[in-house]
Formats: sequence, structure tokens, C-alpha cells
Amino acid sequence: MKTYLVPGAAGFIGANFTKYMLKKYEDIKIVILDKLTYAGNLGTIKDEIKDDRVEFVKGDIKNRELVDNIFYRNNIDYVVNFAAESHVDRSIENPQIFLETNILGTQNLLDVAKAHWMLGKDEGGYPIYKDGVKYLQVSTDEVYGSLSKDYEEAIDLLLEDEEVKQVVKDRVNLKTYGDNFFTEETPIDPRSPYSSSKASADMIVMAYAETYKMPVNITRCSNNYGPYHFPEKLIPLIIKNILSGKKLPVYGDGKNVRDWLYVEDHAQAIDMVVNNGRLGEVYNVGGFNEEQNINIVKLTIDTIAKIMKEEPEYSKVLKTDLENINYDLIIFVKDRLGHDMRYAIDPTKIATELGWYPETNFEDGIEKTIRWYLDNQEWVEEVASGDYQKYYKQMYEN
Ligand code: NAD
Ligand code: TDX
Repeated sequence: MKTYLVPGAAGFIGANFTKYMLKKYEDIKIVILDKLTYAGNLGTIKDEIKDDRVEFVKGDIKNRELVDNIFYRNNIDYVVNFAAESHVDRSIENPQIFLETNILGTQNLLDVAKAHWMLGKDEGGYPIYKDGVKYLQVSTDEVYGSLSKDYEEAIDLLLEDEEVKQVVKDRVNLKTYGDNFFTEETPIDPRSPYSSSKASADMIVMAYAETYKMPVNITRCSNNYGPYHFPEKLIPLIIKNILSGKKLPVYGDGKNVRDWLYVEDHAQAIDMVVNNGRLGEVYNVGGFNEEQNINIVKLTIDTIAKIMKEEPEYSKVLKTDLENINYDLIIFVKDRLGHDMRYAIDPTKIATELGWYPETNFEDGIEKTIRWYLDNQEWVEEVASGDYQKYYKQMYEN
């Protein structure tokens, strides 16, 4: 039986990863460590914490004694660290906590894992570790900075390489807004306090790999979407506002491009890297699915309007009239400071080395996501009480 320590599993991606792993593996233990910040919610993992295979610990990844205690009580094989301050806009308002959690928290986890996994030292003074242990840092494509957007409208993406073609399997009509993509060789060039803190964390992870020969991997994923996404991020915020007939704030001209990945495909990628990733390697995770923000917003409006027309039973979740659900809801607001123009991942390495490819195409994924929100309004109400209202007022109503 393998035991995973999963910090940050009460948040969006960590929770989806935990659900994925418990479903896939019978013989597994997961210890969740989460501080339950505004972004972490016990309602997100309410079934999981009742599972005998799960232990939940409330606490901070920076707390040495607490993390030490978890390692004493459990035979941890893998650490998969999702815990972070994750919202770019909040990092612009209050950068310091991003440095504390994302950098110092990561270093603390690494240090405790090193102490518990170390069996002795070799003649060169390097630690020797227990067999089969690994620390995986969940990072982001934002550490690479921003790519240029070379085309106003998307052009066809032509993939020549046979190996790369397996990434896209049966998907057709792939598009891109630029000629360049992030690969694992792209220099680190973060531009926001959030991405700088994530890049610093990555560098600390690599420093532990070099200096102490720690068995590590880093995954750098593009924008995720799916169930349990906190409604401060673009897609869930737009869904929430549409349902109550509120304006949809689009930053700048809405032409910034993101590369969207369904969260379960990210969970699968992490599972593959934990189990088969080569030690010390970085793997980019993304699926050639670029889109401009304005088009994401329009597609979300269209999809919700379609569902409401075809399935009138859903109108019970509407706090506005159906005819108000149209493009008039869109408003262009002041741009995000230092707003990165375009992200686009080249996932050739993970596809060719580990056989990963995204299974969910965007049209299916976004409809699945919207239906999940329609069916889970109680969850939205729960997470959006308290701090969220204050945050929304401060960000969007001043
Ligand atoms: P999230 O904000 O939804 O969840 C973060 C979780 O970490 C929450 O449960 C929170 O309570 C917990 N946490 C925060 N500070 C903590 C601390 N000091 N100690 C313990 N727990 C703490 O984030 P997410 O969107 O699920 O992202 C998870 C990870 O994936 C992050 O590291 C993020 O940088 C990375 N990532 C996110 C995306 C995305 O699109 N959301 C894409 C690529 C990478
Ligand atoms: O109200 C909004 N209006 C708007 O136009 C919000 C919240 C966002 N946007 C734009 C900004 C971005 O171009 O939409 C795009 C997506 O924004 P976010 O959802 O805030 O995501 P992003 O800044 O791209 O970062 C996300 O992906 C990478 C995650 O939050 C990070 O944790 C992850 O590392």
C-alpha cells in the first residue's frame, strides 16, 4: 500500500486529484494537510474525509512540528504538494502571503520529507533515501512568463511530428494564436507576484534535488477548469454571475489567451508522473487548447442559455430571466496589472515519455463543468459566503 501526503487537497485541483486517486486505487492511503484558507473547503471533500483510507489534518504547510508529526505517524511514500495561494489578482493586492506559503511552505515540506526519508549518507556526503519515495511539486505554466500572441484570430495548428500527434488523438480543428509554445527548456521568466513565488518554489525543489539528491518531480500545468473551481477564477465566476444576471467583467479587451485543461486530465497526468516520471525531471501538462477570454465568456453564455431553453427544470437555479442571458451581460473592465498575454503548453515530453494525453475535449469539458455548477449550487453558496463577498466588492465594485 502506498501512502500519499497531499497538502492543499481541500482546494480545486487537490480535491479532484484525491477523488481521482481514491477511485482508481483501492489499496492506498491519503493524508490531507490543508489550512482551509478561503480557497479550501471541507464541503469539497466531505465524502473523502469519511473514507477509511483518508486522514484529514487541518494545518499550515509551514508548520514544521505538524508536518514532522504527520511523517512520524505515517509511512509517507509520496508528497504531492498542491497547497498554495493560487489567485493572480490576490497576489497583486497582497503579495507577501504568496511568498510565505508558496516558497517557505514548499521548503518546509521538502525539508521534513528529506529528514524522514534519509537512511544515511554516501561517501560523498549525499543523503541516501528510502526506496521508491518521491516529492512532486504541482507548479504552473505561469513560471515561464508570457508568450507573444502572433495572430488576432486563431489559425490552424498543424502538428507534423508523429509522436506529438498522439497528444491530440481524435481531436480535430486544433488552433493556435501564436508560433511559440512553452517547453520544459523555456527559461523561467515569471511576471506576477504569484508566478514569481511559484517559480521560486520550483527553484527550491530543484535545489533540493541537486544539493541533497532528493527524488523529486515538478509538473507545470496550464489553466484548469472543472468541478469545485473557486468562483474567483474566470470560468466559475462567469457561470455564477450569469446565473444571477450579474455583469461579466472581462479584463482589458478580452483578447488574452489561456490554454485550458479539464481538471481530471491534470489529475491523471500527476498520477503518471508520480508513478513513472524520471527523477529530477520537469513535465509540462497541457493539451493544445488555446482560447481568448472573450470567446470563453461567450461560449459559457451560449451553453447556459441552451441548457436553460432545452431543460426548463434548470430554471430553478436562475436568479434572473432567461432572456437576460446574452452578450449584453459582458462588460470590459480595467485590465489586470502586468496581464500575461498568452499561455500555450507543448506537452510533447509527457506525451512521449509517459503516454499522457488529455481525454476531455473542451466542448464536452465546459458543458460538463457548467452542468456540475447547475447541480451543485449549494456548494457555490457555501464557498461564496464570508470572505468572498468582501473580495468581490473590493475587486469589482470599486
Ligand atoms: P486553490 O486555491 O483552489 O487551493 C489551494 C489549497 O491550498 C486550498 O485548499 C487552501 O486551503 C490550501 N492552502 C493554502 N495555503 C495553505 C497553507 N499555508 N497550508 C496548507 N494549506 C494551504 O488552488 P488550485 O487551483 O487547486 O491549485 C492547486 C495548485 O496547482 C497550486 O499550487 C497552483 O499553483 C497550481 N496550479 C493551478 C492551476 C489552475 O488553473 N488552478 C494551474 C496550474 C497549476
Ligand atoms: O474576472 C475576471 N476577468 C477576466 O477577464 C477574471 C477573474 C479573470 N479574467 C481573465 C484573466 C486571465 O487572462 O481571465 C483569464 C483567466 O484568469 P484566472 O482564472 O484568474 O486565471 P489565470 O490568471 O490565467 O491563472 C490560473 O491559471 C494558472 C490559475 O489561477 C493559476 O493558479 C494557475 O497557475
